[in-house]
Amino acid sequence: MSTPINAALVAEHNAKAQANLEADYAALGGMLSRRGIDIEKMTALAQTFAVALPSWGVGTGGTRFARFPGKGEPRNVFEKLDDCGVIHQLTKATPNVSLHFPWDKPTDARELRDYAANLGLGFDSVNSNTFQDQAGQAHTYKYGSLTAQSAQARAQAVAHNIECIEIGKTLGSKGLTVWVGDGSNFPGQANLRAQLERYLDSMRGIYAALPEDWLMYIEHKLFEPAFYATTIADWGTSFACAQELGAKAKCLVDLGHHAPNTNIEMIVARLAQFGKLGGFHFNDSKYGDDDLDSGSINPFQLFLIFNELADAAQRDGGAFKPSYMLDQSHNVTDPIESLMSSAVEVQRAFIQASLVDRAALAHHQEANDVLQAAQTLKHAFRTDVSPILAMARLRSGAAADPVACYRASGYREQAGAQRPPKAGASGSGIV
Ligand SMILES: [Mn+2]
Repeated sequence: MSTPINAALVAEHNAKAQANLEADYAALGGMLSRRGIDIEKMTALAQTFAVALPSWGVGTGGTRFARFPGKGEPRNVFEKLDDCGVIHQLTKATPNVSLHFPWDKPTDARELRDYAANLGLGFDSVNSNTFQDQAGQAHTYKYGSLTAQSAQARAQAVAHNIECIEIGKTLGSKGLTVWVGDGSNFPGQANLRAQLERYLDSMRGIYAALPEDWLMYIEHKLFEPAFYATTIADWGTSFACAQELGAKAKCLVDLGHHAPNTNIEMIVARLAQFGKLGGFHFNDSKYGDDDLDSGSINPFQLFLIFNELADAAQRDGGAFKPSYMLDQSHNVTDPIESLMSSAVEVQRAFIQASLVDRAALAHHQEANDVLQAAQTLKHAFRTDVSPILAMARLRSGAAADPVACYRASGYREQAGAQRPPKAGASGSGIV
């Protein structure tokens, strides 16, 4: 296995950090012990945490107005994997990559799988793309894909999704994520009910091609590019479609795909209760689908989501295994740094939620002691678990401080020299 960052450099970085980390870890361990929590169990739990990386996240994103390319951006799927390899090496929290076709379509899927394995990476669910036309495509998606009026356009979109499954099988993926931008931009443009019927009909065709051990993730999004009515706009529609399609169809919650101030943790609780919570696309937002770094705007919401996940895990045991993935757009930061920080922020929320005293919370709820119930959550949220996360990384062979270690490595400067910009290179998108 190859390591993109020199292993000796990581070891040297960790050796310098070790004494301070051990002091902080001992102090936190003492504090947690007084609350009846064994810090060693939390560290072991942190070491099990994994969130997948989006292949499109390692390139610089953009907005509807402009894109400002970054230095040494990956120009193809192999270079994207190299960057993902850095993120995983320094965090040991991101062992899988989610590919997007046709952006990342390999000429030889086996070669790609082996290349990833050499970097210590595997593959998460694969993503189809029917929200834009590809060169040489026979039928346009201008007026929709899986819901298009044109039967040929619908058949083409179904065939593309089935092709994604075929590539994913060779890569070792176990899921297909389907997001469509279909909908309408004007009242009257489409019959709302007929459009959803066409969607379901197309999805049944894709569902039939799913291998037995695969899941299909239905991703909803409130708006954009359809600004009047989006076919799969909310979790209710997503849930209804997942029910209609069958046991292998689940709902995927992208944190940015809701109206402002939506209670996302309640959506999580509802989907978990009815066995349809498939997974997440983590990011953060202030106004809409902003695709900002996870935990950068509203870390308390992220904590509350993980609090619901911890509750569901306690109730449902091992059967409850939603998939975690980052889905962000990095416009003004180094994508590798943003993805490393974001993986750690999601891991932080996971550990903070694990600190919640569930017996005390249940007791306060039963007693209608509202203030103490709220304080029980806040107590866990306010705990700085950074030493646990850093110790988990140290023990897993990652970096005590991933961003500092990455900057010291000079990886971005080398990438800048080795990857001159290439016209028509494999793109980065926002999904
Ligand atoms: Mn998404």
